[in-house]
Amino acid sequence: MGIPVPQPPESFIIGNLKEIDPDYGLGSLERLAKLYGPIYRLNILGQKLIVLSSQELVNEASSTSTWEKTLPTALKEIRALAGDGLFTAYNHEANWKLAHKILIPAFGPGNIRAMFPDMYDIASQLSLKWERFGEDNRIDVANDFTSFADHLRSTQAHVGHHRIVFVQLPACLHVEGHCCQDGPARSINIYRFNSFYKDTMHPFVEAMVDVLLESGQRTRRLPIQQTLMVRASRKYQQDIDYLHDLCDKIVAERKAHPTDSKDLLNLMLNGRDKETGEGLTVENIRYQMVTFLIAGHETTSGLLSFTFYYLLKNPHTLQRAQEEVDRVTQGQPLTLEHLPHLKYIDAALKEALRLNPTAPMFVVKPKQTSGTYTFDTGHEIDATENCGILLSTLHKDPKVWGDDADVFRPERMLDGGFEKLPPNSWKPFGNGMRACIGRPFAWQESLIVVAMILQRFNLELVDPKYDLRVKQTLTIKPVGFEMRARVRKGSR
Ligand code: MNH
Repeated sequence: MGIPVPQPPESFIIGNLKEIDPDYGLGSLERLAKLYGPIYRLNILGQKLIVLSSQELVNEASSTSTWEKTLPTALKEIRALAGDGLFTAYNHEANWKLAHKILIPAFGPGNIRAMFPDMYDIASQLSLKWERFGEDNRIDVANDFTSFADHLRSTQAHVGHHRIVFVQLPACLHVEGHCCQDGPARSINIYRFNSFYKDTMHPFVEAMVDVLLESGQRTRRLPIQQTLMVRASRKYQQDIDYLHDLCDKIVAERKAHPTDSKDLLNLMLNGRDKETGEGLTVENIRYQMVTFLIAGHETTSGLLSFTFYYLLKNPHTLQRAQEEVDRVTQGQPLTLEHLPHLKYIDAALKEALRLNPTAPMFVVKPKQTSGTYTFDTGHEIDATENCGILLSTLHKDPKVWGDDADVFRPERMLDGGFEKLPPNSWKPFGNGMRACIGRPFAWQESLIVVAMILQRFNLELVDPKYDLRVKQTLTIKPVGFEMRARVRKGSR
């Protein structure tokens, strides 16, 4: 008999539901980790979840020979929208491996580097907006970065090899047209989800956000309650149908008018498994399309928002980052060659993701299908139980990160940084083969934006006393964080 896993006292039927703040579940999980330690069990409406948060336990659960990714209830719900797309596929589903094989080359270093001009262009637009609005403008940081990230993924259309964004809609679906110089064939391909100068989201993004919110709500309802939510269910289904329909139209349009462009949509339509010759089905392509939307919508923007929050709250780090950009660029426009030299900014991004991992949890289980599993610590669970990796607490494990684990200190990420620490101490991009496929994309876009903004602006908090408040959906981001941006003297 192993050591039993601690658990808060349960209530009839709902289990530990009352322990979880409906608006900020992550905060509740962190609080419970303080109370019950690095391994505890929750029962939410009959669904069990083991929560792991020490390096020792997470390291064991990161062994992909004996453990694998699985789907918590929230992700199971999202399968209604994203099906067996990369993010919501079970490890054993054949479509995961097939899509992974076909899509991974698109995220290779060469292709990501080829996206530099596009990323640069979109970042310039954000910077130009701040410049135009002037130094008195209160920038809602999280909002601006979210629309930036959506923009970026919707305008990959015209550079690079396998360009990330397939969202190349025919003109009839345009919300906001955009013309470019190099001919009509391309001008209809560019689709902007979201204007920098409008507060409203494109209906596509809005429908996606609503489906994600409702998926979250559903995990807190008993089946009987769920059947009573007639209106919410109808809207949920309508939103899903709308999103699927739009994706299917994009695919049909491309099939009717093939291009030789090396974008992600063509890769999905034409890519084949080299060994079997198999390609993706139209249904699976649709799931991948929504998956890329979901995955990139808030994660990177959250990272950027938290990074600026910490830089502003710790002025010596802001100064050091700004000095670095100045030294590396020497007052010239940022280029691809500058990026590897932005070591302090790279470290600041890593440190922001340590303190606030924007995808705050992922879930794994032992590969064995029955019996019990005993951790090296002696704790025993059912082999079928889901184990959530609670990243924010893992990233502060005092045994690994020391006494100042709560402090934003980019220096600890320099010169090898977390790679010198015990394995699996820092996991904001997930684990093994199921780790984030978009990481190189997210990283390059983040380096560009941070560098460009620091190069062009001096920043300050609107309210110097503002302390971080976090809002959680599928991801986390700061709320109420506002800053002002003043153009620096002598910057272009
Ligand atoms: Mn991303 C998987 C975090 C940006 C596309 N991503 C994951 C996982 C984490 C994660 C954690 C693993 C989830 C799990 O195990 O259940 N992702 C991030 C973070 C950022 C991010 C912190 C930004 C910062 N991700 C992006 C971007 C894209 C993307 C941008 C798309 C361009 N992510 C994915 C996809 C998967 C994923 C697709 C699923 C990969 C797979 O399982 O094959």
